Amino acid sequence: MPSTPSSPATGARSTGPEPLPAHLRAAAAERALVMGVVNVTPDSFSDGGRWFEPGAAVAHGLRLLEEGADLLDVGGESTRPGADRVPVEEERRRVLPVVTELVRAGAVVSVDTTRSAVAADAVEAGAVLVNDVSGGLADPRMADVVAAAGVAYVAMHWRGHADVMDALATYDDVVTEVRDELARRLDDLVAAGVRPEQVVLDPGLGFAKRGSDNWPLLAHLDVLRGLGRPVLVGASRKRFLGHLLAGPDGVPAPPERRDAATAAISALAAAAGAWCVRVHDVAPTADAVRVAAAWTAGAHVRAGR
Ligand code: PMM
Repeated sequence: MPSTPSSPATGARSTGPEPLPAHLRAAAAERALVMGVVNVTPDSFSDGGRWFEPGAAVAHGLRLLEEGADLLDVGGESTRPGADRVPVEEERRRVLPVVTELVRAGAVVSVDTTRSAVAADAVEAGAVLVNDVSGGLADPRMADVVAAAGVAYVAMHWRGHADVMDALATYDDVVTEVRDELARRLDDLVAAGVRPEQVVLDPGLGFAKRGSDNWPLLAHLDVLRGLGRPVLVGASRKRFLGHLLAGPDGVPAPPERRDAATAAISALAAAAGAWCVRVHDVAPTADAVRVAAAWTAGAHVRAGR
């Protein structure tokens, strides 16, 4: 299948990064893909501790596949604001058995890590995508590992680790600055030997973003798609949704009350041409991306009149 970059001008869908399996790229030509989150952490903001045992994490991943996940994102380090770093050996211990088992079960697996050593081991265990929330900034060796392995790579917009990121959320024009910083990441990755066809870009919702910064980024996904690479959106259960859905007392809605809003964003992001949406609650988003695809196809029917 030829490589099809995002085409914001024509509205054509991106089939996604070239190294991914053909069945996934074929699905991506029709609709946004659904990435199910498997956090093997005791402390993620959204589902911390629920799938911390490897067996529970694998069972959870298999359930997400049944619900319609196209790929599974396995992570062993929480990125919730203020979180401390996990030692590399501990991250390995959490992630690798789960990647191995899910690959053995036939899943397409992504590893959510900022560390090149963990990425390399996960790829060795069968992961086909490295999801790096730092876009290569946290570990100078990441680009080399991704270039050598030739795997797909998500470069997310990032300004610093979880303990400092809230203080780094300062923008005059968030959409332009995030686009320009991602463009620089892409240039640096390519200079380090990563092929552009491997790369997916991600605005990094909630990462060094104030609540109000996330909405313009979502509403201008076309600007990020203008960089010519597929775009991944990770809005699932994030703080800005808690604030949006706060009750009359102003108390933010808790993470488990944010899934309907997440699915609404999935539909809107998919209709705006997102390549993939990363979510915890897969079933509603699996429906949402199909609604978006049918809606978009409906628009083409009358466009020919
Ligand atoms: N968000 C989280 C973790 N990993 N990866 C990408 N590419 N994009 C995101 O927005 C993203 C991510 C934080 O959510 P979690 O702790 O619930 O997994």
